[in-house]
Amino acid sequence: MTGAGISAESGIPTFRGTDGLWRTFSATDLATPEAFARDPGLVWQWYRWRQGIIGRAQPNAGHVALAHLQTRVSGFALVTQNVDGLHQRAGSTHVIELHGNIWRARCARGCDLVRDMAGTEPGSGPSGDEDTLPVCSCGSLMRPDVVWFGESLDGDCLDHAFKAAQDCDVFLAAGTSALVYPAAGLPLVAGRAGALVVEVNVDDTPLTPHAGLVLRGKAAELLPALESRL
Ligand code: BJW
Ligand code: ZN
Repeated sequence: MTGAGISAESGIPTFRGTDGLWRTFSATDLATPEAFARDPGLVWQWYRWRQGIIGRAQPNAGHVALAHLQTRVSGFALVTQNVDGLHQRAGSTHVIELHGNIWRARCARGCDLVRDMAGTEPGSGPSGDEDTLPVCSCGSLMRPDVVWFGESLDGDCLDHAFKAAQDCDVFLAAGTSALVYPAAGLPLVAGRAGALVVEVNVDDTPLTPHAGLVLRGKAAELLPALESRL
């Protein structure tokens, strides 16, 4: 399972930590359904700004190592809390995206329309520069297809993730602060079921005392090193 730290070396800001997004921006003003209802323009402005950063970023050696692991380890499952799509761009398939994807918009009222926004990041052309907010065919605004605080995660994604955690021999937690639930519960479930829990992180987290192996350092360095030893 990966978190924002795996994309840090691609130049994408994490949420917590010294340079994290939550140091400059308020989660309650930007990443809750209440924030969107109050000021959808502000929320979209923030997501468009992040799309710009992510659109210019490249997957790093950590993403690539996990894409290679998928081909070498049978039963490999990749669960990510990230919305940036960099795992897929590095070659990973069937990625379980717990918190959605920043390149999709969906109807805020809840009808089924989902729109692909890939290639529309600010500066990418006419559609990317539009100031108007995306509107669904039902007339409602569309919102980023991500999971905000207080919202439920997609049931199928969560089922797959918990099943993979329950059944695995080794659970690798890379670049996550292990603070946000239910994702933070996955390595704990794996550990209780007998898996070796390996933490890859530059810092201690609440998961550290529960990890059987702690690899201290950058994901873009440690994951390729791990893969090369398989
Ligand atoms: C490196 C590195 C390098 C850096 N190499 N490592 C009390 C009040 C309100 C809610 C709750 C509450 N208690 C519990 C809750 C539930 C809440 C929650 O967990 N809150 C806690 C914060 C307290 N969870 C939810 O609300 C979830 N839904 C839910 O539970 O539904 C049921 C429910 C319904 C109604 C009421 C309550 C519950 C939904 C959570 C959604 C999270 N959404 C976000 C935004 C996604 C969209 C977007 O991107 O904009 O998801 S928040 C943000 O945090 C994002 C991330 O996916 C998520 C996790 O962060 P992550 O990935 O771990 O990043 P960081 O920045 O925290 O950590 C980076 C790590 O990398 C650090 O450890 C660094 O050291 C490390 N690092 N460089 C290796 N180079
Ligand atoms: Zn609609």
